[in-house]
Amino acid sequence: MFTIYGYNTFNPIKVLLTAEELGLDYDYVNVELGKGENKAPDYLARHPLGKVPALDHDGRVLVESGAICRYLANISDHRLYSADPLQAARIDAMVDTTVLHVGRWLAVYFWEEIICRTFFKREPNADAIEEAAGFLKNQLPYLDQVLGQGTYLCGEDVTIADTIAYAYFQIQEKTSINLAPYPNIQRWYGEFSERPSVTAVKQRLAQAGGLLQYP
Ligand SMILES: N[C@@H](CCC(=O)N[C@@H](CS)C(=O)NCC(=O)O)C(=O)O
Repeated sequence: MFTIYGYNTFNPIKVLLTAEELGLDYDYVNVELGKGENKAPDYLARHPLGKVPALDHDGRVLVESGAICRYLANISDHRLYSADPLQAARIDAMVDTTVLHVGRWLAVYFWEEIICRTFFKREPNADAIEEAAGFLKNQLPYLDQVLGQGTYLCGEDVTIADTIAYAYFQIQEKTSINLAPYPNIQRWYGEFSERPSVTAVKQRLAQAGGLLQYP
């Protein structure tokens, strides 16, 4: 039995997309960050830092979205990942590029243009957006080049690099991120958006409700 604790934000969405792509049967529990449910004692017992996502698999609890995605893939015959250490390292490298570089800056748009507007009722910090745009201008051409050479981020098969990256790129739907200069990223994003996993995650999040209706 799998239970995913999450919210309508990119880190939990990485796990939800991975679970859907793997065809796993799971329960989803919305942890209402806007009401501080993530800092309640029962939730802190699950995740000491009070963050989402967390996974409960038959009473065994895991935190950190990347670790959870790898775990789910590894216990599913390594689908979306690889049993081969070299290929797994290549997928890890793409995940790290996505999370530590590109995703780190896409997340600035999410924070400034969605979270601050929704919860703090303030306009985005223009300096923060400009800094993020500057880094992305250097980093996105690389992903565009990768996606010009293969259907997905690690070749011709969907991997956790795609589910994780897609969770970040969804941010562009509701922010001023401009993907117009990157036709291959746009092609990948458009095709991935048609996958049943994306529809299923949106339905789960809508059913669960929550203060933040995104995307
Ligand atoms: N490195 C963590 C980051 C988790 C994280 O920061 N989650 C955010 C939502 S996307 C959160 O729980 N924020 C609430 C808080 O930090 O209080 C992961 O990948 O799981």
